[in-house]
Amino acid sequence: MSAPGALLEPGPTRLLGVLNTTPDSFSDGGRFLAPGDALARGLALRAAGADVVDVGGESTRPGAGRVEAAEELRRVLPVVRALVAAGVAVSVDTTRAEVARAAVEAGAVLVNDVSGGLADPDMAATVAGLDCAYVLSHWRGPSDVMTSLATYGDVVAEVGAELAARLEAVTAAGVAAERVVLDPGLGFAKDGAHDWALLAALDELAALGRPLLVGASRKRFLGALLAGPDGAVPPPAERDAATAAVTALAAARGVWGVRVHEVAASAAAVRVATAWRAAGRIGA
Ligand code: PMM
Repeated sequence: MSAPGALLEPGPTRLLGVLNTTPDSFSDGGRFLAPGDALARGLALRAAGADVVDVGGESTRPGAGRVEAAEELRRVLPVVRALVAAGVAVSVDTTRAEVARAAVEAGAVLVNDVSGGLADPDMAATVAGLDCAYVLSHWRGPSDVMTSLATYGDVVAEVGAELAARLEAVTAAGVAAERVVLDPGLGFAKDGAHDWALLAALDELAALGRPLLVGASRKRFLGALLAGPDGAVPPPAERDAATAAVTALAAARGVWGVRVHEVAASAAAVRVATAWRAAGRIGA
């Protein structure tokens, strides 16, 4: 079986460790810009239990602008190559077909597209021709405008319907449905209430028939949840315990994967959920 196929086999919840080679990501921006630092971080993520290291070269934080494709490639490709050479399973966090192709040709096994194929009209056809898994996230528009797109009547029904429509579109373009993982896109055109509603409805989203990935790590809705009595919101790096709690609950729900910045605590959370599920009746 190909590496992407094995990645999607049934098993415990997969851990995608976040490696942003960006100057401006909301949580780890600027820390892993130099390829040597990025490689060291990727190896540390694997040592902490990451099944896959997710390399991104363009920030998607609310309000962020685009970077040029050439700059994204410059940030991402050396890191992908170095991690692949070190035997690490790599995914590429990109909305650009050109970057996806170059990364998979360099050995990445998964394309993680937060735009679900909407940001680049060539993405679906490109992925169709590559040997990789594809994470298709719910998305309504680019980071500089997405906050204004967070309007829903029934967020679970609408996100589910929009994901189903995108799944149909990418399969029509030639991507085998068996290679696709769906992601509700927490924080992307969603406010905190939307994020919580989607987490509480993971069983409904699973009914779309594909494995699910949850990206809750250090996000705004966790910051808001953890705000002190004075309203002070803890910085992203102080949201890891809450992130691990989301991992435990999502893994207990049987999600395929979680995407996290701090892997060790989520790895422990996956083990707890796996043992609990194995003992029976969790979530009944
Ligand atoms: N969130 C971010 C980036 N990439 N990918 C997927 N599949 N799902 C997500 O929720 C997601 C993502 C934003 O977080 P970051 O800036 O900390 O990487």
